Amino acid sequence: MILVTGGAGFIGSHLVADLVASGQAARVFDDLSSGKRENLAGLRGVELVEASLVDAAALERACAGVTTIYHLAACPSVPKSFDEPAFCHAVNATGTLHVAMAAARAKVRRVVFASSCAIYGNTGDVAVAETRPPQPKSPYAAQKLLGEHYLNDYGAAHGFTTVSLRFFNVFGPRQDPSSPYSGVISIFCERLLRGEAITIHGDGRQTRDFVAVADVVQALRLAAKEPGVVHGSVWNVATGRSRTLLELHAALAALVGGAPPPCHGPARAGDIVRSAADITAIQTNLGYRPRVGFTDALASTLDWYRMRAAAVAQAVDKRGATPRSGGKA
Ligand code: UD2
Repeated sequence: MILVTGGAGFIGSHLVADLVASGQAARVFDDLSSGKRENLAGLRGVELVEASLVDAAALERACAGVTTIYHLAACPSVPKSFDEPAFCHAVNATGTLHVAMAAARAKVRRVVFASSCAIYGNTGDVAVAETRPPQPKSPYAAQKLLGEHYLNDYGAAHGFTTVSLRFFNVFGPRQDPSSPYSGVISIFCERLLRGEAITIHGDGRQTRDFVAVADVVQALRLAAKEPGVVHGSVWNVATGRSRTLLELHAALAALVGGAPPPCHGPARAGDIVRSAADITAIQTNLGYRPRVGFTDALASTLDWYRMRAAAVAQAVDKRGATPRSGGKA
């Protein structure tokens, strides 16, 4: 059995769909705080355990008969980790310790952990390799780093292999745009389609390596199945090409047939200025290759937000009610 924590969320549900498509059964552990039941709609052989990572006993029960854990559940926001540091610590750090404890008890073989490039801190324009010493600049980054250590230490002591994948900026269908903590591409897509103004925090010259969710799923699956993986391996998951927010805005504006220039607000606390990934290690060790082109992935993501807006409008029409702004899917 495979356990996916956060399996009803944005990245998790794409992973679960991929597992199901390859004939595997999956158990999803998700408290549905940001994940959604409908993200798993139509997926056969998926069992949902509705519980939080802070509930160590529930996690231990969910690990019965499990051989592989994909640990994706998290409170995945840099600004939220400043606003609610104790809550985020409970989920991201203590929750990951609970995963390590449960994996040890259940004699799980491998844990693949969704870690973050936030661990590197500000890196300048240099593409960072995994050998770079961590310089966490936010509670979120510190919590993810602690999570890597907990899993590595427990794995070494109890015989399971841990692989930590440091995700850069993941985007794609089903990313929820409705919170101020949402990913920038989800927010920009939704605003552009509504004809609303876009706000860039800072001058827009900050860079990110935007990686399509399908490529993240590719990396997760490879990390779980590659037999020769060394315990404690850490790999970047990205495309190897960074873009500024101004470039992102221009690419999206072109896809929607033009948009007014963005507004600029103050830079966000703890915001990374430059983020660039060296992906040589994951390419060499796992055979990972980013397959999805940036513009194609942006276009299909936009299509998904278009369909979502149409579905919401249709539901509102049926009820004869006034559309809400910023409503959830
Ligand atoms: C991403 C991940 C986070 C962590 C981090 C690692 C998301 C949602 N978060 O945080 O989990 O892995 O990378 O460094 O993927 N921005 C705007 N306008 C908006 C929204 C955002 O200008 O309306 C800017 C924001 O200030 C930042 C950039 O866009 O400079 C990306 O923001 P984000 O929240 O998508 O992701 P980031 O890099 O803070």
